[in-house]
Amino acid sequence: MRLTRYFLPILKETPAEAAIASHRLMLRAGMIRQAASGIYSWLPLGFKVLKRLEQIVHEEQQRAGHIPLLMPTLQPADLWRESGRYDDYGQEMLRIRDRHDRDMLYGPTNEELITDIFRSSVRSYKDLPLTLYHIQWKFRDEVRPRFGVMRGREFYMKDGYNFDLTKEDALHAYNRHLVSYLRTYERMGIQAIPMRADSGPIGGEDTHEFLMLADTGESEVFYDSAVTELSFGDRMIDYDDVAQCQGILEEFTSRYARTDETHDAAEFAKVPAERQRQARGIEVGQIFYFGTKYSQAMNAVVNGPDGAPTPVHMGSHGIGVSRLVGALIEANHDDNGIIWPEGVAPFKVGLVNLKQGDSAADTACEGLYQGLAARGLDPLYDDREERAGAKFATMDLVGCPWRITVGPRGLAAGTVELTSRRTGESEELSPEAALARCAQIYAGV
Ligand code: 5CA
Repeated sequence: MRLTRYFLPILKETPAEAAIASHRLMLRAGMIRQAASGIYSWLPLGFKVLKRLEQIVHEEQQRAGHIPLLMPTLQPADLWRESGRYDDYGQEMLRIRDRHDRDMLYGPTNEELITDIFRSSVRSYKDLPLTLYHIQWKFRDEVRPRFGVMRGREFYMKDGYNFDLTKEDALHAYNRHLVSYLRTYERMGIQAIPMRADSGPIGGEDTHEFLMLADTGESEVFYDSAVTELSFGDRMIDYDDVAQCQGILEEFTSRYARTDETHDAAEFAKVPAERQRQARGIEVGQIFYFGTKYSQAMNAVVNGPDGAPTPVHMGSHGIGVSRLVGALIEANHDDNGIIWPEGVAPFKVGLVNLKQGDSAADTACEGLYQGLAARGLDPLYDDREERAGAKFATMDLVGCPWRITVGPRGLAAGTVELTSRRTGESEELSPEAALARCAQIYAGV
């Protein structure tokens, strides 16, 4: 993308309403614009990151064998009356009446709608196991929307639902989600720790929240510091292998790690004192097993192997996709702006032309621009007639992990400069070598 043809409405001033770095930077870098309290337009740069995260979530869900579909944002109230949650959900639910006086609602989550889809077409245990998911906008009329997209009223969520014949099968689905989430977050470049939590209005006994540690997080957490040393890495997973998925769940959840809702001081005291940590975290996902809560209330039954109608065992599993954009910035920024991890960068390489209009600089930039694009390295080319300082400031704010700087002086010596946004370190190399180096950096991403 050439900056002169892009829409990047950068703010010069620091917005006063933004209390945390990610909110400030998303506004300053022209990623979002507030439409109403807790409701945002995603401007091109923000939208690009959101779509990148969505793509990673899709890839990892489908790797785990989960099947994408798309349910609407508006739902009929009657389904929620069946489950009993229409009244229970309270003021967080946005209730709407259509022209025929039918009660509707803007979905805060989709257990009822997916159960209705399931019961209308699945009859036999032979069609199980089944896990369906979608990535769709949700609405929760939060009392205190804040921190930008972190606690919005309208937000983008991946929600998946498993249907299984037995509790044992449903717990395997739970484990599969835990494993796929660990992979998903690591690919995005963040560590999210599964912690025992409370199930709230979704229900059920078994639930883990995934917490990214951050001082600005809204959740208070208690954990054994040994959990921060675990990493998923590049292990190969067979998602049908029950023992393997169970083993990973045990590896990642056997140490003490809980949110304040389930914190148990006596248990925590058993953790060696030097490893006890109390901190704050951002909840970026949650998984639930709630058994037959919805299938019984809504009559979602299959014929079991013995022919008897059996309510299915279910769970639901969510990732806060829009919240993750903010969480990623919380974990990856400095005073000058955002520092995207390579795996999620909206533009992989920034290209700065120090002397727009200089024919050698323009030609070299054009060659690099084409070369980067041809290698799939989505470049952001600052081709404006601007001072070098302003161009660097823009690149730093927008957060491309790598920057190639091109100027007449370097070109005379046959070089351009390749700079890491994270370390600030630069190396001088030929334009061809710079291209090769960028391709190598992104080869494994
Ligand atoms: N039905 C279940 C699982 S699909 C469910 O709704 N779970 S949830 O309530 O925990 O939401 C899933 C994730 O959405 C949360 O972990 C969080 O990352 C994100 N989320 C929840 N509320 C908000 C909000 N107001 N703003 C932004 N993200 C949110």
